[in-house]
Amino acid sequence: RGGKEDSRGALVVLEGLDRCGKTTQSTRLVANLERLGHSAELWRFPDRTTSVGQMISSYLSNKSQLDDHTIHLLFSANRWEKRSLMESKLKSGITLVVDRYSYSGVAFSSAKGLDIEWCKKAAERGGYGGERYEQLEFQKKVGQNYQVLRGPTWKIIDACSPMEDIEEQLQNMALDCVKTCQEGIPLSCLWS
Ligand code: Z5A
Repeated sequence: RGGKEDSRGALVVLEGLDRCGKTTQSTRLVANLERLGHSAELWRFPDRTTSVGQMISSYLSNKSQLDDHTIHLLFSANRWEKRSLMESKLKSGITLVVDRYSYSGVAFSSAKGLDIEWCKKAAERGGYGGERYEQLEFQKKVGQNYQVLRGPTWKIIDACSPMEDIEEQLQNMALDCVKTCQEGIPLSCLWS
């Protein structure tokens, strides 16, 4: 396969522990891609602007209590709300740089004790529609879960490096990915 008819934007997902620099780097990456002439947009999850996102935001800031399965499914619903828009943007050639996505959904919920396979299945499921997780022991469990979820398309960056070094590494990785997608690689799910 390949060729202009299959050309699409790349989906670049930034995952990592709390405060590791995802927002800093995703903002810089979008600016750099645009500067180099690529169409790119910055997205982030949870998207707190939707009604589901507001329920999530209220939970994260400890203003409401929810069952662990319920909040997991709300995070999932928050991504499903944007799924068709995501697909159409990628197909129209726009690269999306996404600050957290479904890997966060699984890594965080599973760190709370939910079964990781249930979380992966539920992350694919639609139709349901100082923050809570910022503790060291909890973040360690999240980190272990990222190792379990790590797949062939993942690239690891040391978040303790200077910001400029991370920015350059990330830009080179993203440009490779953008080029591959422009050459024609069909859209597929992150995990099946
Ligand atoms: N969550 C979930 O449970 N299920 C889901 O499905 C999803 C999410 C999607 C909210 O996410 C919570 O939702 C999150 C996971 C859970 N809970 N936690 N933890 P969020 O994205 O809204 O919040 P966050 O992950 O905590 O993001 P953050 O606070 O915005 O952190 P960040 O984006 O990784 O870092 P930053 O804001 O770019 O940088 C933090 C500081 O470090 C800042 O002062 C920077 O200037 C500094 N910084 C950045 N890079 C460097 C380097 N290289 N060196 C030194 N200092 C640096």
